[in-house]
Amino acid sequence: SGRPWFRPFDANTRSFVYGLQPRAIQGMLDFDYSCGRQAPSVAAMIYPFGGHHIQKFYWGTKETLLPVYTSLKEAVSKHPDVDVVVNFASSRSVYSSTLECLEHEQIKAIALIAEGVPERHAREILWKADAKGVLIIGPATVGGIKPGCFRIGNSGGMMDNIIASKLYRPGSVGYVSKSGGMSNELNNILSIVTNGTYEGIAIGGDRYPGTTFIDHLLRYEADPECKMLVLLGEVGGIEEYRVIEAVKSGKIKKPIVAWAIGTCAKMFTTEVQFGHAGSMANSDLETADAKNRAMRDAGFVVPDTFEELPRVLKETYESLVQGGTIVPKREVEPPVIPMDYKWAQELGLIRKPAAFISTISDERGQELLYAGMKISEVFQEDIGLGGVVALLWFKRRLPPWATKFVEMVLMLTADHGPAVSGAMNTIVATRAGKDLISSLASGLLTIGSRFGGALDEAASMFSNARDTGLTPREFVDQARKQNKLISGIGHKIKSVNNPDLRVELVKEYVRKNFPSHSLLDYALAVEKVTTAKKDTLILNVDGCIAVCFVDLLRDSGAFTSEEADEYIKIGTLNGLFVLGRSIGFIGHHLDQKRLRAPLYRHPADDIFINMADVSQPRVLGKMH
Ligand code: Q5B
Repeated sequence: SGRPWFRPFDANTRSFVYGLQPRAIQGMLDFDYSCGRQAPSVAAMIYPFGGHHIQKFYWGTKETLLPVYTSLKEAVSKHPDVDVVVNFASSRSVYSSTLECLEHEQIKAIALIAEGVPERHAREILWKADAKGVLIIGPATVGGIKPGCFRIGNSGGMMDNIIASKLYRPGSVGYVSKSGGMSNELNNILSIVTNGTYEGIAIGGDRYPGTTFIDHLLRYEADPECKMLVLLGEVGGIEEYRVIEAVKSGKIKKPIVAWAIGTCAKMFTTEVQFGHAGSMANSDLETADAKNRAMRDAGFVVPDTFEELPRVLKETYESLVQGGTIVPKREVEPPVIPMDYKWAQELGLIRKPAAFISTISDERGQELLYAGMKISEVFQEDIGLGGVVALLWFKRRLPPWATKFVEMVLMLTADHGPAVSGAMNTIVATRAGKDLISSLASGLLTIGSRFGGALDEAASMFSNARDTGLTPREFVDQARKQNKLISGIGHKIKSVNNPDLRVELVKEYVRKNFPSHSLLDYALAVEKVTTAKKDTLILNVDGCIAVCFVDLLRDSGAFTSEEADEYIKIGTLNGLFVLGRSIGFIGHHLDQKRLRAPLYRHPADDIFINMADVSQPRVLGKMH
């Protein structure tokens, strides 16, 4: 990479992110953009599942694509400039994936984010990485940040925090802490009382972190750009003593401000285990107080309390400025990072007109709602399929006699044998090898003014006739005069002598349960007129259901008369036949599939073919 050993990250660092972490990657890219980097710090993602693909991210106001490789080997071969891996693999797979990273010479630093990595695995990784000279940060950490250069995963928090703490440009203070949360706090303090963070690493709270305080502080000591060191230690472990040794032996000469967190442990009468796995004192040496005392004795700048830390940081920084070691640079304004749309919306900063309006169902909350009714209540109250249709079609609860009627209609219209147009089409399509949806659609597409789809027109014709005061005979005569068939009248095989028992069942139910059935009565009077002419001109199943539904809409008390008329006008009633008969068409499709029915070809002798003779050109007029 050409970088000195003490500077694993700079403004040209490129990394792989192991795992699908689009939010973290977007955060890294936003950081890069705010730093004025020329290229994103993430070159690619590695995710062993789901195949090689591409993911889209924002680069400032524009968008950019990042590849997702299924193997590190492929990623490495395609991106020789990458030398850092941010490994988001879980505690279960972090071991194997990190060992794989260590097999590739070009990888020089790996951050391990996973918590709960077995200590045996952590130690083995550490040992192998050490042998290969690879820097390990973590496990159990957000990683760290190199202002103006590189951000490991989610380190530094949200973008507004990054900007507020001026992490888009380097300062002069290098710190090392255990916790990511405390790192954020330090970034904030340093941005206020000094010229800011030069580099900050959170080594993680486990007992065996890949690298410890001393590893990073020695890097900062060697890096001429880093002028002042900060160590934020804590109760538990003895890693602070290694830093004390380095200061005492002169390996660390730069001013070092330090504090060990956990001084309150002495207020408890029993041993205290703080949030980190390693934050418990196993001996007096490991207490925060002992560490603070030892660090102070060795010449570290150690405040009396944590609250005093900003003050001593300020004093140390200012003395370096006065001595000319630090020359503060002029502040530069970072480019504005557009706020994420979703976040801005959540904060109520923006609004956008919706392209669609929907008023019947909502799946966004914890529980699915049908017209405002929770799906659990749909079952608690046992409103049945009729009740669900009422909610989703009419956006209201209907009385039980009405929802039962809806269910009756769906059951009655579910099928009428294989010979009807729709079932035939379904069967022929199935036998041509089509799938369920295609075969069903093929059947449904036959539903129309002649077959099954006469309900809306029947509802409108009968109610108009009755509303305009036509007697049944006048209605029939008028239709004849206009050369119009009455929708809902007539059947191919059913007749007065061969009555359609489905129609009888509907009539019986409606007479018994509906508060009024005046349009049904009117339609039956029309039937008397038409069947006197021809006995197949009965009130058919479409017609009977249609007029009864008009009675329901108009007299249930659940609809205004305008609503009732609108439902007829917008084509609601054919929906009943479509919904019911879909059950039958699906049944026919499955039936044919089960039967392994072969491709159907209609017998030629059943088709009368009559063609004009076109063997001679037709002479339309004389040519001159
Ligand atoms: N005439 C249904 O025709 C059918 C007349 C009429 C006045 C009428 C025909 C029709 C209106 C549409 C309708 C729903 C095509 C039917 C359904 C579901 C199903 C199906 C199943 C299932 C039957 C003979 C003579 C002629 C005509 C006159 C006929 N209809 N006059 N108003 N509506 N109805 N469709 O039998 O003087 O001799 O020339 O279009 O309501 O689809 O099971 O099969 O569950 O799947 O072929 O039940 O009625 O009669 O056309 O030979 O006419 O009666 O003008 O008079 P047909 P045609 P003329 S239920």
